[in-house]
Amino acid sequence: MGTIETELGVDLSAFWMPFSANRQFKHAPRLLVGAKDMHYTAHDGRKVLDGTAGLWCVNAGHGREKIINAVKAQLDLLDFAPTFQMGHPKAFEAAQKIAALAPPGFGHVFFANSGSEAVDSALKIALAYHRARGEGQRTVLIGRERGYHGTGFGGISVGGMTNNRKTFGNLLPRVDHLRHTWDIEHQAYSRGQPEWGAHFADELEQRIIPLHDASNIAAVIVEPVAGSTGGLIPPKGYLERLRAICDKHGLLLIFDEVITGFGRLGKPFAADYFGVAPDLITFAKGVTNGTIPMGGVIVKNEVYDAFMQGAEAAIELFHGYTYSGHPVAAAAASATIDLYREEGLFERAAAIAPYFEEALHSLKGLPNVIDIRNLGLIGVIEVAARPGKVGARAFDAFVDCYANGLLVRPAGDTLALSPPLIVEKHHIDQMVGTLGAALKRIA
Ligand code: PXG
Repeated sequence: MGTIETELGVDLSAFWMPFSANRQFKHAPRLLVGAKDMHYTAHDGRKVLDGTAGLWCVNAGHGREKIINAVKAQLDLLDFAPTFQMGHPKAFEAAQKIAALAPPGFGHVFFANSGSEAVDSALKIALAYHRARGEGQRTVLIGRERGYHGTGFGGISVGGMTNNRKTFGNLLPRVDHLRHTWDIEHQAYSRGQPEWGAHFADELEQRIIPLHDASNIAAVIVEPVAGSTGGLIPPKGYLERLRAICDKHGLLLIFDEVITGFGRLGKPFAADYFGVAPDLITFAKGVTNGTIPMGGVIVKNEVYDAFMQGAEAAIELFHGYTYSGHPVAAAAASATIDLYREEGLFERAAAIAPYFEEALHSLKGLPNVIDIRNLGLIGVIEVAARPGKVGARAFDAFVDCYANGLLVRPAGDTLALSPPLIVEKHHIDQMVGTLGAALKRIA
């Protein structure tokens, strides 16, 4: 492919874009060149309302000065320092603030640089935890259909998105999957958590545990709300039941909160929202408001303590990344968490969620809409697939919305809205108006 010049004079050919139709994009690029609060600026100067908080990460809105200043100050002071057998204050400060925000009893934070690394770290911590306790035979990992846990080999193994798995040959052995929790017949147009479907959790005890034997299973990993697959909201009682079964059989429960963490549901974590405490919580995205890559695992005290045995000079976990607790990311995280608290953004999200729900459900009855789901500031419209062209209808709606000043996120034949938590009612009105018009136009 030759060079592809845009009006901006940028050559698009070299960047192999992730999860993208590269050739289609490069022939009709959508470039974002600036952002402030609720809006992006497109390369043609148009303002585009950010209906997706970037990729579910810019929870406090764009260009927040407190975070920018913290990052600048950190770069001036200390650009990099190792955290292997060394340390620097910001990593400890950020970990402390994250632990303070986490549910009671989650006192420890392991840092990575993305959600994918967070997931692989959590799976490894789960395996190492059992081994440290003399149960090293517990190596089976249980994920769920339609789960998204990033793109590392661990994450795609426990994940359940077919396209993310089918190309990549041997995944981790000894993995099994629960079925997903969506059922259009019993759940369509549920507002918030569906009433029906808690029994899907029973499969863990009725099929999976008898098949592998509990003594071999290390952990169950789920997204409390499955985000990337199109916002699958857990039925009432489902997560509680998973927790009870894991407890009964000694399995660790991992909540992948890369999307649900940091206020998306109007609470710090989904664990708080649902009142169900897992053993490990993965996070990324909102921890730095999307400014600097960072992810990690918040670890329950009992799990951490199991590692802190034996000789004091022994390294307890042979795992980590050059950039675990990177000073600039840690500074961004610390400032971000302060900002969330100062502005009461999680409470704000909770307060505006009912308006968001009402607005979304007003789209019922538009052409091809077959379901609408929502929880907190996650909203998803499901459209019927065009015959033989899965995803085409939602993609066309996404392109139409973008042309009309709104960023939504297509995934299969769903369109997701996950605005920054600073969203106001008039933004929600604009989102729903633009999306509704797009659905009519592209029908
Ligand atoms: N776990 C969950 C639950 C996620 O949603 C990851 C892990 C991986 O994070 P990283 O930082 O490695 O990408 C994610 C990422 C979308 C979309 O549009 C969602 C994600 C990423 C990109 C797009 O739904 N989630």
